[in-house]
Amino acid sequence: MRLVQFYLPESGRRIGILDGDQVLDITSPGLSSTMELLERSVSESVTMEEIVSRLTAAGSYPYESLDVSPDSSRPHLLIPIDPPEVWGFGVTYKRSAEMRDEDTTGEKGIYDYVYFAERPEAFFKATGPRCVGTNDYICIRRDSTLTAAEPELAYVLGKNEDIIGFTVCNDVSAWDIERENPLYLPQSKIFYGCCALGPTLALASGIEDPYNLDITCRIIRDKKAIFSGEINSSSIKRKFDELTEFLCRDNPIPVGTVVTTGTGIMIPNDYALAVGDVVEIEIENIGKLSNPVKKL
Ligand code: DO4
Ligand code: MG
Repeated sequence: MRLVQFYLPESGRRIGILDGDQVLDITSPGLSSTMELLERSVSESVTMEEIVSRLTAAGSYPYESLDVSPDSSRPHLLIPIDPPEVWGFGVTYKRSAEMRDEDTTGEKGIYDYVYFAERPEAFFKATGPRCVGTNDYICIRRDSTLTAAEPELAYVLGKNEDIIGFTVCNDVSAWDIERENPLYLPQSKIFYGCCALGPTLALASGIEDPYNLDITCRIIRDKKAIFSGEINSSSIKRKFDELTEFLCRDNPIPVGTVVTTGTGIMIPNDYALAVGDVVEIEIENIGKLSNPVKKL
C-alpha cells in the first residue's frame, strides 16, 4: 500500500492511497496527515494498514493531475510524511567511499575507513520544515558552487524502532563545503531545501525486498537528460537494522523519523546542480521524486 499526502485548495492537506493511477481520498476527522495515521496505529497497537482498512474513500483524483508543481490555487502532491527529524547515513556504498576519498585527498582516507569500520557514519540531516515534497524546489545554498544530488532509499521508523515504510530521498549536499574540511559536514548537509522526500510512503508490507530495489537518477537541463545513473539497493554494505541500532543507541528517536540510507549513485562534479535543473529519482514500487533546483 502506498500513501500520499496531497493538497486541495478548498480543504488543505489530505491523505490518499494510490490505487492504480488514482489517488483515493481517505481523510477523515482527526486523520488528515500520515503522521496522525502513524500515531493512531501506535496508540492502538495496530498496523497502519489496519487503520486505513477502516476508512472510507471520499473521492478520487488521477495521480497525474496531482503530480504538478505546488500552487495553492490547485490540487497537488505534498511531502508524504512531515518528519519530526531526518537522519542520514553515509558511505554505505563503495562508490561513495571511493569518490569522496579521491576528491578530498586523492588516496584512501576517512571515507574508506568508515566504509569498513564497525560503526557507520550517522548524521543529523533535517527537520520537517527543511524538507520538500515532489515538484517543490530543492536548494543550493548561497555560499556553495558545488552542490550535488544524492539519490537514496529512505525508511520511516515507527515504535520499537520498526520500519513502517519507505520513501525516496534526495540528500542534497554542498560537496565543496564538505571537502573543505570534514568538520564542516553539518553545514554541507543542513540548510533550507536540503532534503526532498516522496512521492509516496510505501508501507513496509508492500515492499517485498528492500535490498533489491532499482534506484535511478536523471538530471534534466534545458529539457535534456545531461546525467543518468543507476544502482540496486543490493549493493548497500549495511543492513537497515544495523543502522537503526546505532542511531537509536542512547538517542531517543521520535516516531515518524526518516532515515536516509546513503547514496550509491555518485554524480560527477561536472553535473553539479545548476539553477533550473530538475532532478528525478525513481525507486521501483515507491515512485518518482522530481525536484527543480533554485539558489538561495
Ligand atoms: O560524509 C559524507 C556523507 C556521505 C553521504 O551522504 C552518502 O554517502 O550518501
Ligand atoms: Mg547521502
